[in-house]
Amino acid sequence: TVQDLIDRLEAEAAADADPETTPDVGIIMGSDSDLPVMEGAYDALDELGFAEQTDFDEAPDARFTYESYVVSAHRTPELMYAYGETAAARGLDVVIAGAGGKSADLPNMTASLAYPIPVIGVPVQEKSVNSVIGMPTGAPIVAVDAGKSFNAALSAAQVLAREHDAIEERLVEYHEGLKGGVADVSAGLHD
Ligand code: RP5
Repeated sequence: TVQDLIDRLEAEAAADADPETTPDVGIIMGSDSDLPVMEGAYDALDELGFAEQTDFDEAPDARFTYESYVVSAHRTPELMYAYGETAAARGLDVVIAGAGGKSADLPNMTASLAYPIPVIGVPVQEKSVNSVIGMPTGAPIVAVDAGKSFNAALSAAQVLAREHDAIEERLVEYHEGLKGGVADVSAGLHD
């Protein structure tokens, strides 16, 4: 139940676990209907060598891990509060929050609740952009263009890369591959 998850988040926050064993990136979305768009964040982090961590106690397969939950601002506001308010104590370094519809309130409310942990907002649709980026002075959010969950995850990795050379190396390697790919396409453009 939602309360079970809230209780677990609060217990993990109180556990003062070794940061090496806790997720580094949180991926949350307002509904499971957002998953087809938000999967780009998993793809990007997987490409950078992250592994998904589903069990907080379990030692993660990879050095860097992400977790993922559906958190609905309007259907489970108490879970949104618990997730944002426990983010720092649970060892998260950055949260990627996606939502769609005209009232995509999860990203910006999570940005407020998780502060000073940075939140990268993903508008799941074009019509969600304004409700994701619209924040008052003093309550920041970083946001990507509609649907760009892959880029949100790259930005999350860039945050971590400042403290972890291994992630910086993977980001550079990814970028070299990207440039190589563009060069290949350009070379073959008129084949
Ligand atoms: C938002 O409302 C969700 O993020 C989703 O994009 C949209 C529709 O949600 P469902 O009705 O598909 O659950 O809160």
